[in-house]
Amino acid sequence: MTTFYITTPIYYVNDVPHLGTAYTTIAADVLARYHRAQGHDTWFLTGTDEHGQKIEQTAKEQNKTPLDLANTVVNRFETTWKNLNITHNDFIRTTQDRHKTVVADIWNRLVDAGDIYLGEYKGSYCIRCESFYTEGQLIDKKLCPIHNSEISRISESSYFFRLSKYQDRLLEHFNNYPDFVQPESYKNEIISFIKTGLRDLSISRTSFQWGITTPTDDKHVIYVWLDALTNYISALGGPGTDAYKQFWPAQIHLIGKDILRFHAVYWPCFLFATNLPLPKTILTHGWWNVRGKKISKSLPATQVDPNHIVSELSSDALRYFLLREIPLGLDGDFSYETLIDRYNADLANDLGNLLQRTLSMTVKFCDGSVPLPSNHLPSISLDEEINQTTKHFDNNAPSLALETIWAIIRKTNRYIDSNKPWTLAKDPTNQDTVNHIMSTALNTLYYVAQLIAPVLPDTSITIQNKLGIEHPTVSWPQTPLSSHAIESNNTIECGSPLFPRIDQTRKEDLIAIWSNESK
Ligand code: ME8
Repeated sequence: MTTFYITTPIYYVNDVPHLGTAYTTIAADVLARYHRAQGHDTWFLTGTDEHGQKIEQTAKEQNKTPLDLANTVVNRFETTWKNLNITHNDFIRTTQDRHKTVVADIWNRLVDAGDIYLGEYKGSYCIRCESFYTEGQLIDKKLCPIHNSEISRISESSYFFRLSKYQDRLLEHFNNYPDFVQPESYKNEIISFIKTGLRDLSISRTSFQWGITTPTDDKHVIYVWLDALTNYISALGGPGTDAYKQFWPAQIHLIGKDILRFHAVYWPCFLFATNLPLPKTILTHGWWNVRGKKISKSLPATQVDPNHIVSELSSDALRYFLLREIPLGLDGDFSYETLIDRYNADLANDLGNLLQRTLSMTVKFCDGSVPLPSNHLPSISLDEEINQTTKHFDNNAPSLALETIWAIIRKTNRYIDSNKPWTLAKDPTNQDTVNHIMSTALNTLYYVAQLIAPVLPDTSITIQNKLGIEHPTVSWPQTPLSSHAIESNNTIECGSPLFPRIDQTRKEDLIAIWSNESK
């Protein structure tokens, strides 16, 4: 059976979940749900990164122990992921023993490979990125290139990893596996970076305590990125376990562009050194900005709380917006206004109307039950769009998949408009034709419910219930499609609209509520 292992970054516990972390996690959930619908043996991992200087400092500022801080924030993550309908199979915390054991094992393997030596690190360090920078990488020789903030100068005893030794092998890997980093633009960027020359990497620190002590020298804690990256295999139990054999290498590490270097340079080289296979694809997405600024803890106005949006709209509405608005890979600017406009246009109008009018006409013209189609009348052909949707999901392009699904929805709305069942129904001799039109629209809605399920899981169930399906299931449509996807005679249920339209007054109210909440 095809296996599909997908991971998100493990998030630092110095910050609560926000729109950016929600985006990555939703996108991973969408791909996991798609692969489950395809019948693939799927494993979806997320979690939290709890060690390092940044967490130690944040805990101190809040008068907490690092573990108390982590416990509180982990609760926030778990609640948020529940609210967003995230279906991860496991949640790894780097403070768990199951993780620490595997990190120690990886350290020992690096020692055995002869790839670690003791030295002295003297240079720049950004605590917010937990990253070392060379002078040339800094802005104005003093600012972090990611955060634009002052970096620290450190000088301490440190173990180094022979990263430079793997430069050629890594470039060869990029050559042999063109999909290793997606999309292409990020691949080119990282290849250029590697070609500027890889320097050996400091992989232990001695100036603070909060981390995993190296198994070979108790004065050193393991560099937080070596610790964190190992989560992708420690969560499976480490090399050699059944779960590891089943799921490693991962198909996709989904990450934001800010952490590409760690995933596409350090992680593969650690794996080379330990003789373990590399993940198949590092899928990199862009940033959500708010009024042009990256979402960040130090800019409270950019901290959009996804939970607030879910409580006023729905988790499906937010999931849809985030995945439809920008292609995975590009940056986007978030505003409540565009969120509501897209909700009204795509969800309330296109999808909501198609469902509502189809159901109410079935009640009116077909006694409220799914009628039989006729073999002699033209239906809508969906095969091409369904194959396209599948291709887009297979290519990790959910925004294009949604565009294609919405083409089906609009096509079905046009089919109803041009066939005018309300006019035909005035003459009883047209009943077969009316039945056929309504059956075609209902059947299409069934397939739409299947296709949207990865992104809009609750809506998929609601639509299926309205189509009289008592126990909704999700399974990816295979072409050629059947024209009898739903049983004839199912009693349909009209009920209230799926996505009630948001008028101007409510729109202004919502924007005011959300803007106040994020202050
Ligand atoms: O980097 N837009 O954790 P982190 C889109 N612990 N995505 C965003 C975003 C934004 N504005 N802000 C954050 C770490 N993200 C490490 C990872 S993995 C072994 C260790 C998402 O809490 C995006 O996926 O800073 C980014 O890569 C991640 O959150 C960074 O989360």
